[in-house]
Amino acid sequence: MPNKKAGTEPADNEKIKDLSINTETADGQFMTTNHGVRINDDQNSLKAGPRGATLLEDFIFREKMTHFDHERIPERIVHARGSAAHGVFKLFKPLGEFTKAGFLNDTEIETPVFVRFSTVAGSRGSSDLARDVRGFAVKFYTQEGNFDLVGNNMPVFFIQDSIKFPDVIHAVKPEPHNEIPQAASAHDTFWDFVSQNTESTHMIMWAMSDRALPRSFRMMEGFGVHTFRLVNAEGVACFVKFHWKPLLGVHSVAWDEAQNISGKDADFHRRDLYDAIENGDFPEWEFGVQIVPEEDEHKYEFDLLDPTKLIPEELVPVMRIGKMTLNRNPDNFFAETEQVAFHIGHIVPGIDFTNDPLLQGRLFSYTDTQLSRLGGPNFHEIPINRPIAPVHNNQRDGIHRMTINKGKSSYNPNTTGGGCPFQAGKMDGGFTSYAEKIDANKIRERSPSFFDHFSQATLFFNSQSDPEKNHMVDALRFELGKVETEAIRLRMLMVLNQVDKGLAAQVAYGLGMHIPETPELINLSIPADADPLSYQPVKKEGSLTESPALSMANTIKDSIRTRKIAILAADGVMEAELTTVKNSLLAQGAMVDVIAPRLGTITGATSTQITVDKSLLTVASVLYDAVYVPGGANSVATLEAEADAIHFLNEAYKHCKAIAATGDALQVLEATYFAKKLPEDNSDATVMREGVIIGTDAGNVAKQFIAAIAQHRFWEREKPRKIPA
Ligand code: HDE
Repeated sequence: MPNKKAGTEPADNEKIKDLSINTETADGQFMTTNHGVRINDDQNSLKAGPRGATLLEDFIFREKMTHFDHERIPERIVHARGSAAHGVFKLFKPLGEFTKAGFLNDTEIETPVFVRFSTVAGSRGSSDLARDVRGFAVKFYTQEGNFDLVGNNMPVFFIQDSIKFPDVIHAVKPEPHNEIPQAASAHDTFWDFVSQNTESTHMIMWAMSDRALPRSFRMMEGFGVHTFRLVNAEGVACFVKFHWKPLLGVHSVAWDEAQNISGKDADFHRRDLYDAIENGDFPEWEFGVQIVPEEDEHKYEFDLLDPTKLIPEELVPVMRIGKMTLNRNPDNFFAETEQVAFHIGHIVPGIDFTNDPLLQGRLFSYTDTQLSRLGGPNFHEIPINRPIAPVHNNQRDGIHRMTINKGKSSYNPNTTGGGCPFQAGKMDGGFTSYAEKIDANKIRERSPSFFDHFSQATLFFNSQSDPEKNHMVDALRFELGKVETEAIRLRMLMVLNQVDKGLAAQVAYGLGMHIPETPELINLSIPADADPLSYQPVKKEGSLTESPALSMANTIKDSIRTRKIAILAADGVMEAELTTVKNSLLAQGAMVDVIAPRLGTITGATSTQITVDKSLLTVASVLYDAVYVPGGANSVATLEAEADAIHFLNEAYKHCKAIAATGDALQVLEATYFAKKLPEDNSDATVMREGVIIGTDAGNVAKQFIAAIAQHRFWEREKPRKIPA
């Protein structure tokens, strides 16, 4: 089935629909058993008399219960907690110079995609807001077969060789003797591993940064991590790194906020994605590539095959070539989000692998894990996994086989089936592996070009803004503060000391420890007999001390679209102020909730009835991006005396969010902890200081409030003006 052309309805993987039943429109259908027998009563089991024992004969009961007993399948060994959406990918810049992949050449095609976001360490039911890497897995249903880009929201990884994956995952998962802690790296075993595996250091910098606490899946970057290959129609190859750039910018929440959200709404990211799509605010990312010609393979001071290294965008710019839009929520979580099977080995002609040893091991693991998770070798037949490209081969049978292959030939070569299916020659789009020249000895060794474990960790740290650096210090103090074994903390301080002495000193201070004397360079995960000089980075031309692209402070901050804004109000609120600000926010695409002490409606100062969206009891400031309090004597008096309202404002201030008040609502702000930090000027003019906006003209306040929300957070007030909340 061809991909749909642009301008028609967004294309689906239509085969997904083959087996679907819409329970909402299946009007008039009788309930049946799985074998089609109509059921007359599924609420009472068959008994020997109304008060008698249940009869084994009750096939209706047994079928219902047996199915229920087997409803769960094993959760993913990693990335168990996930949320997904359907969408489309549209190319705007053909890439024919570098690849022959059809979907990267034809700007007319809309390629359907299915994207699953996830955390890594937690179980299926764990909180979305864990400090963790986020999975960013995209399945492109291209005309030439499925291409899965199984990436993360961080561009590097903890290990260089996939044989270490079970170790790093065992270390980060809950400790095996007591299954504690859930979805958290802040425990002994993780830091024990990391502190002896210095190749993790760069990734640790990312994991301790705000990137590990996204505000939304819609506001995360995505990375293919490994260096892949592109191959053009002439067979010429180049190296490539894949990127996703969110059009809403890259934004995060504060750690204290993340922990609170985990309690208030553990589904925060899942809900955010679902709601945005239901509201028609379709999340969008541009797809980017960094291209490195083959001849430049050894140009950089890091090895392109080393997955603990990124290519700074200042050295090789990201070329944006297309856009992905997520426009449809799954109909059924299990059938789609749970049963989707990604695989880094799902590639199409024009894309190929490199010898990155992390990538190579993944090629084995993904099929292997689906065999036990999805129960057999036919998981490609599950609707969500089916390609839109036709499938013809001689693979047969096995558990859960759906296809009914007709005819007697299931082998190649055959004449009984007319020789079908034929192998596709190069001209027919048959996949041919890139003919890389290999001449080597079989060895279990790491290339010395992988031995520099610290330069890019330092580059990342140096590239952060001051608030981002402060957050990293706090994150490390938190995580290592939870580590019970002192020797592990000490070892980590030695590692951090090699990244940045100031960072290590600040972390040490928070832990009440001293950094041990160490040699200039220690590298605990290279072979003991390696030449120390071999892991000193060879400085090359163009080497950077900072990469501005790595700081979220430099992200896009031009829109409040889909931001969630709280308006705190009670009976007696000034409707004109509330409506002016609310309408201005809505006009900019924000989502606004009127929050009052109780649900139902409130009566405004001029007797208008205003619908309350949420009661103070059911929400919290951590679920919103900003808060506004309109004036009105009675409303102000109620809120001033309402502890939950004051807590709401204090927390919003503590988490550096934009806060606005009009007219006499200043009084409510005065009941907060941050009152004394407010601007003194209480004239008619609208005053904005560090994201707090106060004024009498609601129109002016709205304008400044919108500008402030677009800034996301006012981190600069965090340290000097810390308040309890
Ligand atoms: Fe995965 N990874 N991984 N991984 N990974 C899985 O596959 C694995 C790695 C990533 O939403 C598993 O179907 C090995 C890097 C995502 O369904 C498993 C290694 C990156 C997802 C597996 C890695 C990823 C997975 C578990 C080291 C970023 C979720 C369930 C060589 C580039 C996909 C499954 C989804 C899932 C193995 C490293 C991304 C066990 C052995 C690096 C986004 O097969």
